[in-house]
Amino acid sequence: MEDRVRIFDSTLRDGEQAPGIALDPDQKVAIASQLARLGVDIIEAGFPISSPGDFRAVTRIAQEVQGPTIAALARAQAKDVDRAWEAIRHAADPRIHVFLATSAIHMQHKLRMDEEEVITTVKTNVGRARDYTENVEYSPEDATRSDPDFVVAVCLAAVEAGATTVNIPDTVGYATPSDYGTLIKRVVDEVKGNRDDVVVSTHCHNDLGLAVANSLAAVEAGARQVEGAINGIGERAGNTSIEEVVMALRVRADAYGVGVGVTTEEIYETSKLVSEQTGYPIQFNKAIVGRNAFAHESGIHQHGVLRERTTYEIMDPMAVGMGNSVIVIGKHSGRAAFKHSLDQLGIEVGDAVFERSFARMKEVADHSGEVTPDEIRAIVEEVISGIEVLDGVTASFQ
Ligand SMILES: [Mn+2]
Repeated sequence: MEDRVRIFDSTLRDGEQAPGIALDPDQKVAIASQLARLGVDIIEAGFPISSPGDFRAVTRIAQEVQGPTIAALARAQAKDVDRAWEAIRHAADPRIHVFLATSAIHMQHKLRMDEEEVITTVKTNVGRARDYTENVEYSPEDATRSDPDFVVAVCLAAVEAGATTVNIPDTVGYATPSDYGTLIKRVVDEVKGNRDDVVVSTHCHNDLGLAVANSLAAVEAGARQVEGAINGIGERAGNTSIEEVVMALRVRADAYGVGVGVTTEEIYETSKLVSEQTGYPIQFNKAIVGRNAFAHESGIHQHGVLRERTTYEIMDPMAVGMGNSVIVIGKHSGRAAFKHSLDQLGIEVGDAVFERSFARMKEVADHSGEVTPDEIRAIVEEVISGIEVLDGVTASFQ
């Protein structure tokens, strides 16, 4: 069997917990359908006990969206587990995801439980979930600030009670790649052991900008499920960005040596849909899906990319569904790129007009940054007619 990493998408659960996002059931079904086209392995559709709307959304996704496993989140409480099951029971492959914190801070201040109570509660509720379905995941919340011995003990108890995925959350984004990798390796060695049916999973947050790096360190340490969200949305600074992990595993397959079953050509469409529906813009320089991820403005880079794309690109933008590389005309651009944009606009000019237009473009770019195709057209027309039309900038061509 191929050694592959499962992609667990939590855009509709942890992602939706980002401040200010509230998706209605229709929006959640639309995003889940696109996630199915993207080919993620598991969709965490929501947290059914949290609201009637979320219950309805998870129920509809379980009924209407085919392909991925459909997971629902539950605290380690009977009423949560029952409600989760009620929502997902019509899915072809339903999963209940039970979580209970294991850090001293959470046990003392939030749960008011000691270690023994945590273990008993996990066993009881993982067992309850397992009575409904064979596909049960357990997460020791705040694992990275927990005693590693205790994390291992609770995960062993969860597996004994029937969990087949143990997920190690860096709930507060505290871990570094090396300490997270060390913790994952311990769980792989001591909890998974030789069991083929148990998968160790990673769930990281980006408080220190390390979510993707931590997730990849976990894969190197033997994790075979990565949790995250499209565009990296989620609580506070967000979750692991699914598109970044997927493309890192693909582009650097030589380094990671594991497969991933995602149709990468659907990445851009998915990213746009999530941004539109949540109202969260994508930063210009966001890896993989930002509008500048495959854009080149400086003359040296443009010249290289126009001759041979791989001089300055490690990925083909087509591979993530983004279309062609973008040549942005600006103050750093050179003649090769300017000629290229004239060609694309269908403008043919002689050497003298070209040189004057190029010089004029540089002047305009000094003021406005990016020079758009419409402005380029106007510049050439102005040069040809000898009349200044742009921007009140004084220059004349005789
Ligand atoms: Mn989380």
